[in-house]
Amino acid sequence: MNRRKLLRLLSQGLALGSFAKLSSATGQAPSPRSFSEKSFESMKTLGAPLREYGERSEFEKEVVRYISPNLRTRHSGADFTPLEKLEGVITPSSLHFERHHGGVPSVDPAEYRLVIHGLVERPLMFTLQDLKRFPSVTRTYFIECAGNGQNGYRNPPDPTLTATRSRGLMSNSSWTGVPLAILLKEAGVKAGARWLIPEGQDAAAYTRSLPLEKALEDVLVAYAQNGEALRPEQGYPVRLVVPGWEGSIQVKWLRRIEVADAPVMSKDETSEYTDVMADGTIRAFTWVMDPESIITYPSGQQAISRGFHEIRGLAWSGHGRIRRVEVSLDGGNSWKQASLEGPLEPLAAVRFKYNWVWDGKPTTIMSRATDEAGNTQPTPEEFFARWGRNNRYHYNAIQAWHVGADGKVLNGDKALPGALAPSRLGAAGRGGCGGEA
Ligand SMILES: Nc1nc2c(c(=O)[nH]1)N[C@H]1C(S)=C(S)[C@@H](COP(=O)(O)O)O[C@H]1N2
Ligand SMILES: [Mo]
Repeated sequence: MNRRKLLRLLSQGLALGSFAKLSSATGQAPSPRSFSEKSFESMKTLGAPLREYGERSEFEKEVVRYISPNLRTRHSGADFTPLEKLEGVITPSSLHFERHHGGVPSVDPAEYRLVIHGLVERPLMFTLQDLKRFPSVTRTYFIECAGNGQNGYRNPPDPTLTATRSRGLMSNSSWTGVPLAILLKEAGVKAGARWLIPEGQDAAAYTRSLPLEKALEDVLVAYAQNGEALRPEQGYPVRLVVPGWEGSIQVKWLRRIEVADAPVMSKDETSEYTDVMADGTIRAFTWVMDPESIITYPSGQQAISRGFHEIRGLAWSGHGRIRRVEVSLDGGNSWKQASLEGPLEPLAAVRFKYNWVWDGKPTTIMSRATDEAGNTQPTPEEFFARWGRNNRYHYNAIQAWHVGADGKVLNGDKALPGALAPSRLGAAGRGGCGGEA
């Protein structure tokens, strides 16, 4: 390392150091008693041996998905990624949220087949090996259930809400697969084809309608997640990844794609995943997920002390990259720009941060994201003005957290304009996609 670089690094380090000191960070003076007696044990005995497949630390076992105790069945329901217990942007595969309509099927990869048929020149059948021979793409994308944020429809807001229960039906992974466009080219799409009808190999025979245009743009037939085979819960051995669109269209355990001239209007896109508007009319096919953000630290049910805290959170949008995240530390009176941790990939979650010194006075903190298409997260008032209150999907309004004088963090949504308007969903919620009640 040359001298100039060393000096630059040192001055950056010193700047950080003096900053931490000013803001009363957490280190203490060391003493001979700093290490406990027990802490020497691991240096006196041999450690654990090699093992073929890794497990997390035995001390991290409480970091789990949230399964609502009110679920009527664990086979058709959802559980939530514990957002506030995770760092960075990649969701560990074992903690990716789950949403199934008929449980998780066991699909033997040796017997796996994908058939493409309908309005094509050459109907084709692929084995898993066949799919892996095609040129592959690896990209990071979020997947978010349309029911994410459903708690926002509740009135009054649930004070015990956590970040997990607020927005944990969103996970972010690195996906590897073959572009669907390549497979469609092999099959030769006929004139007049406008739609794809992908079907899953689960007990729900889960089926949706996907516009051909999107499929040709960026849809992946994915067989890997975060560097290894998909988890069974995520669709092993093969699922669709439809970047930026609602999770419900990203068919898992994919066995068949029919190329068609019209949508199929399956039970999975009529009885669910349609939006009930204010006047009672039904809006179908709301695919693109609007921008969202949530502060994960400090967030609901956590407690903080007076002094320095790095506010951390996640932001994502189905319209492209996140351009800006602002935070308010005074209940929405003023907004400050948070820093975004790159690389800023389109249609992927990003981590935002803001250095905050809490003076110990009760306050409400919140974040709002703006994407590169210029969409900004609404207040509940703005959201309900557009969507009404009959719906239970696509809630993307600002989430607020109230920090009490004792440092305890509670859902602060009642401080937001419009949060207390009458709601058909009531205080208890009505279950549904999120399985939350
Ligand atoms: N075959 C099949 N695909 C499916 C579903 C399903 O029940 N069966 N659920 C959908 C819904 S509603 C969502 S939100 C996503 C959830 O994906 P995940 O379980 O990997 O998080 O899968 C979608 N694909
Ligand atoms: Mo979903």
